[in-house]
Amino acid sequence: MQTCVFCKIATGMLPATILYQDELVTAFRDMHPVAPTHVLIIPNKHIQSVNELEELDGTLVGHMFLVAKKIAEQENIAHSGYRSIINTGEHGGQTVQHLHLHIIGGQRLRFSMG
Ligand code: DGP
Repeated sequence: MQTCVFCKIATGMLPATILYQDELVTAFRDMHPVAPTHVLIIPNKHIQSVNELEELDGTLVGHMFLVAKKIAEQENIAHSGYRSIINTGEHGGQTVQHLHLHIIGGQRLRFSMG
């Protein structure tokens, strides 16, 4: 999508600190980190949210979590722990309309459900 900021990051049209990229996904640092490590993992193809996932995206979603594991190891937070979050829609707090998995860690996180 031409107007989507995360599509622009995936294609290199918009700068970001990219930590990992392959043919399916891109991982980059969040511009507004809420903890010492805050990385976003996105599919390279435009998918608006979890609501738009299709049966054939199963491998892609699994791959996003395997990349999350890799990033956690790279960032040295695998052992201490981290949070993996996908916000969906208005009530879920989704502000960018391109599916993204937050990986947040590097400090003890407070429990928050709302
Ligand atoms: P969410 O609320 O789940 O939609 O989170 C969107 C996140 O994306 C938010 O933490 C800030 C981040 N973000 C938004 N625009 C950009 C951008 O242009 N570059 C980077 N690196 N992060 C962005």
